[in-house]
Amino acid sequence: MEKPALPRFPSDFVWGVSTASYQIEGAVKEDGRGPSSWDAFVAEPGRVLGGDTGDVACDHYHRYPEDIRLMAELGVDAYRFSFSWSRIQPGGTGPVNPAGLGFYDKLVDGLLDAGIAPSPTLFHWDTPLELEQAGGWLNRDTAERFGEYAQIVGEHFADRIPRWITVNEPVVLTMLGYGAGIHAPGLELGFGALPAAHHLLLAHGLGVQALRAAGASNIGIANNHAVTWSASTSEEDVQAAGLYDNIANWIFADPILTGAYPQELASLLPEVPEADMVVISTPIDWYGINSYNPMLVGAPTVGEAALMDGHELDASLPFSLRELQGYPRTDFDWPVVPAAFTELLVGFKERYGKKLPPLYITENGAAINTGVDVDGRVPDQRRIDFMDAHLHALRVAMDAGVDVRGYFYWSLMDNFEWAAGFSQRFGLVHVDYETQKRTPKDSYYWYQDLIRHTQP
Ligand code: GCO
Repeated sequence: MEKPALPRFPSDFVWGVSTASYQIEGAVKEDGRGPSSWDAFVAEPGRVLGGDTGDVACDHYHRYPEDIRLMAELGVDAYRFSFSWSRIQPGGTGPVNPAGLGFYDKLVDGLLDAGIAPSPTLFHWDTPLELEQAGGWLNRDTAERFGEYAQIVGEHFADRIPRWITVNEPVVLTMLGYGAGIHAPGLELGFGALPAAHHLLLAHGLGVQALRAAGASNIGIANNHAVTWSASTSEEDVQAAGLYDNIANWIFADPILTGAYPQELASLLPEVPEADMVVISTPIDWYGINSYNPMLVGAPTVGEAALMDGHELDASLPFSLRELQGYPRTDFDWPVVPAAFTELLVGFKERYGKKLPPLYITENGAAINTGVDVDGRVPDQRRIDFMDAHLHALRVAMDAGVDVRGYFYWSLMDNFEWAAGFSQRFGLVHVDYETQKRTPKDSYYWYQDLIRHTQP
């Protein structure tokens, strides 16, 4: 069968890959790194599938030169990693750990030498444990500490880092970390988690201001978004889906892009000072969207627990997540619906109009758990199909006028997938966790070909 034409993109389109500190670095007790909320969480029996931890992960802390070489051969323009806050400030506040900054100096300089733009996230869920124990993101002080941390990192790297991300996916940390107890810190507060959402957004705004004051530029956020479809046209389902859409999408985007929370949620959200909304909506240069699949939502189903990634959600929630049937699925059992990617992006343009800055896709990817075959290859054709279809869907959105400047595939390499441990493989590069051997998958060579095909 004729190989479908590769999607085409502008010659200055930014091609990248994404990772995160706790998911790949390992070396959790090395060179003065302080413990994070995830170090404590993985130590609690039953929290992570198979008892996996990020203690070693992909050993990126020691193997980053090889990983930079893999990225250089892949041909990416940019690499989205995250700083481990507790490597830089072991207690989350106070003096800097020179060895922690030193690791990131070597990583950043190695990337620059390889012609790859370092595009770090300041915070990707690994909250310094001391701050978590003082209330974490339920405590407004944590947002203030984050602003101080952003100033330290900004002042140290502003002259070398051309693109910045403040916070990764406040929605997931709020819902899974504080609401449903599936992620660190493992609290099950339901809607009582919403103050964490506000403090994470406040941290984002304080981070933007601190980075700019330190001379950094080209600043954005990486928010997770999914198109929300109602399970039926019944009033109950449509109402439940609307509530979920506001909670999962718009309370994390409206404050940043419009300076106000969605009116529909006024009764659910904590009273907040108007000055906070000014900080949260500090202008950004671009908006990052992490997106994987749409969500099907309906009214609570009596007796049937709502599941998220296989975990039961509180049955008293005023909505239930339903299984979206009739689509191919990843090995993580997520539906593959490229058209929903187009719908999401066009929806952003329609919702925000001129208030929407340029977009980057800061994460998109699939867990396809194909291993290394007898020939030493990883024939992950389903990941290639996923990427091809989603890049065509992205092209459709761009042709409809959505201003997208780049795409970062999640992830460069297989890594620690939070509560699922190492069971799910999102990488373009296979990692054998026994030997730490890296094996580029067929999808790595497909992406390499796409990048070459598009680059000038
Ligand atoms: C997220 C996180 C990543 C995940 C990836 C696959 O979006 O949840 O940013 O850390 O590993 O998305 O779930």
